Amino acid sequence: MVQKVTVHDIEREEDTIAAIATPMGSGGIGIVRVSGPLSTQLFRSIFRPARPVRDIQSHRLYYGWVFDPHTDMVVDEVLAVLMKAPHSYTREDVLEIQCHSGPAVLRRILEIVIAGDVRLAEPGEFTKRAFLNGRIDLTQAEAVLDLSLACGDAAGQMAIRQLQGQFSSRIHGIRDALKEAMATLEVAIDYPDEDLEIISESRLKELLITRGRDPLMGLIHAFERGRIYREGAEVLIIGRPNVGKSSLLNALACEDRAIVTSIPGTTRDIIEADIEIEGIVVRLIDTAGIRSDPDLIEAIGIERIRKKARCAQAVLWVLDLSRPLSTEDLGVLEALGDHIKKEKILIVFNKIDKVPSWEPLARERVREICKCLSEMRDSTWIGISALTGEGLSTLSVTMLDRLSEGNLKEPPNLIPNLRQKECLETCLKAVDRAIDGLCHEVSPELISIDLRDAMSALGTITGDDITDEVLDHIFSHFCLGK
Ligand SMILES: Nc1nc2c(ncn2[C@@H]2O[C@H](COP(=O)(O)OP(=O)(O)OP(=O)(O)O)[C@@H](O)[C@H]2O)c(=O)[nH]1
Ligand SMILES: [Mg+2]
Repeated sequence: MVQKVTVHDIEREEDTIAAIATPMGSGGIGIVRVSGPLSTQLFRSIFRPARPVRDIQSHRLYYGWVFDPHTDMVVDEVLAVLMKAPHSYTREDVLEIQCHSGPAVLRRILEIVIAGDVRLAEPGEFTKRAFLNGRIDLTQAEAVLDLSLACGDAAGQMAIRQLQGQFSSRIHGIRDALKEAMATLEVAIDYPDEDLEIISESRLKELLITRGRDPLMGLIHAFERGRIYREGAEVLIIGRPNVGKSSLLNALACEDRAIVTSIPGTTRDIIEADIEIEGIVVRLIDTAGIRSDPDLIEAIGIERIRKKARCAQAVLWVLDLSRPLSTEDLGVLEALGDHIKKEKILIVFNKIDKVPSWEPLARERVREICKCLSEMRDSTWIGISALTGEGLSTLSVTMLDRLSEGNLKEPPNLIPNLRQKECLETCLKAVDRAIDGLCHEVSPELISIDLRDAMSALGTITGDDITDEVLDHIFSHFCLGK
């Protein structure tokens, strides 16, 4: 059976932990981070300040050298800072050593740090301690993870809001309403002879509906609406050979990612490039041109495109407007068949620079397409020139609008992650049961059981009511040193 505990029951770790807190590789500086009671002692034993320090001041940066106390050899020139509990990231004594970022230096300093009773930190352990010591709640801890992974501006902004506690305060608002409803019900339980009317059934409904169900549904809806802000999106570029797919990828990515030549069949494999549009990370996927009679390599290529097509959130079907519509153009969609949902497709007429008046021609082309493929009747189409850049900004906006399902102008303020969304759904189910119970005059005792379930689900979001297993699972996704 899974042991349910409150955050206060989870055993605090008393030992001192250390890790390299910056990514390995070349960069300006590297940081070794230590947390726990031995931090001050370490400051004294492995750090030699340039000027003697009698009383170490908290939060003050000291310049000096790290040395190996066994050999007395200097390892690196560093800046060291001691942050005394509780005014630190973990609320424990924390020592941070800023050194040169070479992997050898960082590793050597870490070795010296953990030579005594200090042990290596597990992934996410610093943040886990910050949570267990009550400095942040679980939504804020998850925001730390999101911030360290966020590539797009939008995802970063969202994580910051969550880190500042906006998500938690929304949850607390719902919890307070449920608590008040519970208290009202308890009066009904304690005074069973009183009519629930007197204890204000309408007040109860208001609490459960306006301040419970509605904000819960809003947050759950935000998960669906805001997925691309959090996770980004994939956009597949398809078309027959030589229509300008790779040119389009290069133009949108503003770099020469894919080889472009006038020879049909230039691209043989899948080429990806990440771009950011309005703060959202979009992965563009260029593909090999699809021919009607593919050779062995092309057949393997088509199989790969099919796989990508199933996951992509949008598909740019590129056609060369300067050339008549061909069976090869139509064959592209045929080859991908059911792997592409037609509503994901955006028709992109490329090479508009080659035709004098492109819009009437494009309109005519759309009519031809619809004659052959009636399911494309409602498709959006757009004219561009990958060569001159004309139409590309309209394409970006149209693409993004499609990806965000029209929510681009008003992105959700807060977006729960999958774990949080599942807890919100559990909570909503329980609140709905309670509302239903209230409407059918079910006994207050039974309604309050539903409300207790609802509150417990909210506690799982903030971490007030959580299992050890869930905690371990969340923090295992963190990187070392976080
Ligand atoms: N005039 C004009 N030429 C273009 C445009 N876009 C691409 N081209 C040219 O069309 C040719 C084919 O371009 P690519 O981007 O390699 O086409 P592709 O669809 O990737 O071709 P494959 O990889 O062979 O399937 C090149 O000579 C490009 O310079 C455009 O908008 N206008
Ligand atoms: Mg190409």
